[in-house]
Amino acid sequence: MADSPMTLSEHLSTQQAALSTEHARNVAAVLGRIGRVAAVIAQELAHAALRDQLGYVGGANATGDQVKKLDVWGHETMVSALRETGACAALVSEEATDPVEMDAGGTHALVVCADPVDGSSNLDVNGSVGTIFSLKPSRGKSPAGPAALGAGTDQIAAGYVMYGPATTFVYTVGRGTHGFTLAPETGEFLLTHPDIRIPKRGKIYGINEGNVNTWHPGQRAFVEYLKTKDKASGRPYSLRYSGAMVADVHRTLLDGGLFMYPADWSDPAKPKPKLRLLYEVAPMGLLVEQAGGRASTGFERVLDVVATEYHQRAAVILGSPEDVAMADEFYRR
Ligand code: FDP
Repeated sequence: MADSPMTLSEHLSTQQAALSTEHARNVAAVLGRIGRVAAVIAQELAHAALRDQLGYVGGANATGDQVKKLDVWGHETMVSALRETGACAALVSEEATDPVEMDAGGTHALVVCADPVDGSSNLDVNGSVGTIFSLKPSRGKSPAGPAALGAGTDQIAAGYVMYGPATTFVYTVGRGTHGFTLAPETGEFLLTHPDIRIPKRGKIYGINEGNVNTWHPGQRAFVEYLKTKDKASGRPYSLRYSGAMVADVHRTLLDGGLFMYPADWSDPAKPKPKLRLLYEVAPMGLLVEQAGGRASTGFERVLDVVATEYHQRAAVILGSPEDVAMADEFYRR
């Protein structure tokens, strides 16, 4: 009989060797706790329509998005879970203007950046949504929130949870990208996608093409190229777009190709990206690179972009290394 698959907590202990010993215990504590929160979020999502938890609260969050009831609930659930770990010094969340400072002290406490319920426009139509998270060292700073700023290369772990037909937990501590599936009967995440390797090239691109008239000319030319028939180079690519970053990145990691959310260049003096750097773009950048892919803004590597504000936005083109390299080339022309 085949061995039973490794659980998330067993896997976390095998990965601890990748981390400096001081951080290893805290990282495992925080990631394990996020896994448990994810199982609770999955349950809540399954019952949301029955419990009158769909729809808007009335009001906008720190980045101006309309807030849904599940966004608020997800934020509060994440705050109390992370507080309980004693390993998290602050949480930067999409749903709070300022970092939520926690009591955990010590040089090796962590700062977590998270979007507890990402892709919330999909909630009311029973589409996939996700949770995205990123861990950085607090370096014993107090307040700890500012330690979340800086480059994506400072992340010591990152991951996401996708709530789809199954609940999937994907994470990295800088030693490959690994995927788990929730066994609902036990509440355990089991290793189903060890060491994900993104194909070098894909056949699919995901982008909100309704925004085509706002794109940088290089972006427009690149998508035009992807749609142009050429048997030898496998074009045209197919378009798939779910509208939830986690679902679109998950497909891209497994099947290859591209997920792109370019900036709005209507005013070339002031390009306006949409997705948030600290809890969307940078963690996905690390996961994709750890799976052998690339993540770029069109002008530079995502992980090199320095965050100076908690809710800073960044453009992103991520996926198969050869596809992303080609996109960068179109931006340079
Ligand atoms: P949402 O606004 O529904 O929360 O970050 C937000 C996000 O979803 C991403 O998950 C998704 O990739 C993107 O925005 C979708 O934006 P568009 O509706 O503009 O395509």
